[in-house]
Amino acid sequence: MKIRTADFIKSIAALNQLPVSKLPEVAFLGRSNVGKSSLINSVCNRKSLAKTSGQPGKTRVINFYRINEAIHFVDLPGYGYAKVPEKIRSGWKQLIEGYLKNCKNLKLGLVITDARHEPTQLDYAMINWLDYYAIPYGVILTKSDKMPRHQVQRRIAEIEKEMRQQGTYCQAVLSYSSFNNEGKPALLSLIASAVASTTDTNSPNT
Ligand SMILES: Nc1nc2c(ncn2[C@@H]2O[C@H](COP(=O)(O)OP(=O)(O)O)[C@@H](O)[C@H]2O)c(=O)[nH]1
Ligand SMILES: [Mg+2]
Repeated sequence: MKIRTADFIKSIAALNQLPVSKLPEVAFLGRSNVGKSSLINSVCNRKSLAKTSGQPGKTRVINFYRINEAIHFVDLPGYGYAKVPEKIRSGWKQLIEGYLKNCKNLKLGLVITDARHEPTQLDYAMINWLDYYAIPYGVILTKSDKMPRHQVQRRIAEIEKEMRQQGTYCQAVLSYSSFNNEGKPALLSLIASAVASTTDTNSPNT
């Protein structure tokens, strides 16, 4: 799969603003500051399609991007930023969970974690959610350039083992670097196969 076009569609702050569309969706999930926006930009070959920010935890909207006129990338708010008051955090939770409960077109979730650290409880909560709602997903370990390759491989192996034991809908555990694009072909083929059944049709119905 090659990404030819990537267009920002809209930001929504409430679930009643979800775009009306039949395009297959790929959702990007992860803690704040984990490198989610950078990953979206890197995957799309764009510098600032998704806003990277020095102020972690600011985004509390869901952003939609249309890829190749055929797929929606859904950028969900980063979860679990400690400095955010509980009230706002629960608002994000509602938005994320509300989306996951209602998204009829979601083909793949991407749980993005930092390769240097073990996934957090919130990452596992997200993984459990995806399994509960029978949504296929991948676990993506970002910032792989910050760690020696063998350590990244070891982390992948650890998580793969856990996923074999309990991650029923986990399709792959992959590493990624938005700085040098390591892992990009593997991620693109994961996305392509997840949406394959619906993008084979000639004219996507937006
Ligand atoms: N070394 C390295 N740094 C990264 C990578 N991805 C993101 N970063 C840095 O991590 C910080 C947070 O990135 P951002 O994409 O805004 O994270 P988000 O909050 O999850 O959307 C920024 O300072 C990025 O430059 C990566 O693959 N490698
Ligand atoms: Mg971001």
